[in-house]
Amino acid sequence: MTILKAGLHEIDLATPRVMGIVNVTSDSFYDGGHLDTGAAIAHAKRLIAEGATIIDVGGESTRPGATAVDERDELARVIPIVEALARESACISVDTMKPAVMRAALDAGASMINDVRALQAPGAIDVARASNAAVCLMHMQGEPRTMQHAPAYADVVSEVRAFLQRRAHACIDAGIARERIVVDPGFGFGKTLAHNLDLLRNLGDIAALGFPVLIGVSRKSMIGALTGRDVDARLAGSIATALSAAMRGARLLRVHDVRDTVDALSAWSTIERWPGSQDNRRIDQ
Ligand code: YH5
Repeated sequence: MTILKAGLHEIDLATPRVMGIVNVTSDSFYDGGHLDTGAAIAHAKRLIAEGATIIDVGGESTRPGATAVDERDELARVIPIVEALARESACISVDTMKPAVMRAALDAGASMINDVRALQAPGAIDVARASNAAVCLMHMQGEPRTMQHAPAYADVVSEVRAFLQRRAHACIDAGIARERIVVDPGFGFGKTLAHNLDLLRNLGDIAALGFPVLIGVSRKSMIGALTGRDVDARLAGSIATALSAAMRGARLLRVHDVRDTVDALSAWSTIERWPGSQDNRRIDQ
């Protein structure tokens, strides 16, 4: 039985759970992002009603080629949304690389830090340690502006696995309980399609580290490459890929389309008799 501790929340990961994406950016690649605080809050509430277990609020785009956002701008975008959602006692994750934004979001009621730099910024681990929030440690090769120019690995699976193990142990050594740690191979972050597929096919090797695995593939370029579809027509490809990842051990799925992904996971988890899914005895009769 896997329980993730995230602030006051204890999330049962016996069945895969969905993290809903709320972008508060001007250049989000799919939904355009919500620069209006009220619209972002309304969107987050809809995702909760659709079955998201966690809401991931991000104010800085990390899509390939994106440029950095000023810290004050990021704070002004993210904190009002975290405050509003914390009043609804939602489990809120903050998608940021900046320790100051992490700290402000935790003070405002966030329960998880989702850091595509795996808490490598100076002071980031200290912010996490000083809280009881969960942390998602993601692998990225390079930096967002240039990471897709020439990704290269001798063995992508073992390199990503070794990195995640190293960062998880850095957190544990700093005093962060292992029940608070999530790892993520970072699909699309300094990876070709071949690298992404190698990681997906061998996700079991990452899950074998013993930490819950989160994956984010929703509507990304790899789904475009697999289906030949533009970003607004990638739902089916995203769901197929999410289910494939869940089958290989992923326990958190970061997605734009919460309702459809929850439905797909519900159907499949019941067929597979995953514990915690619907009452299989009743269905069997
Ligand atoms: C993730 O996977 N992704 S934001 C590449 C794209 C498009 C979009 C077109 N934050 C993740 O959505 N956090 C983001 O190619 C994330 N895992 C975690 N933990 C970047 C994004 C994107 C990337």
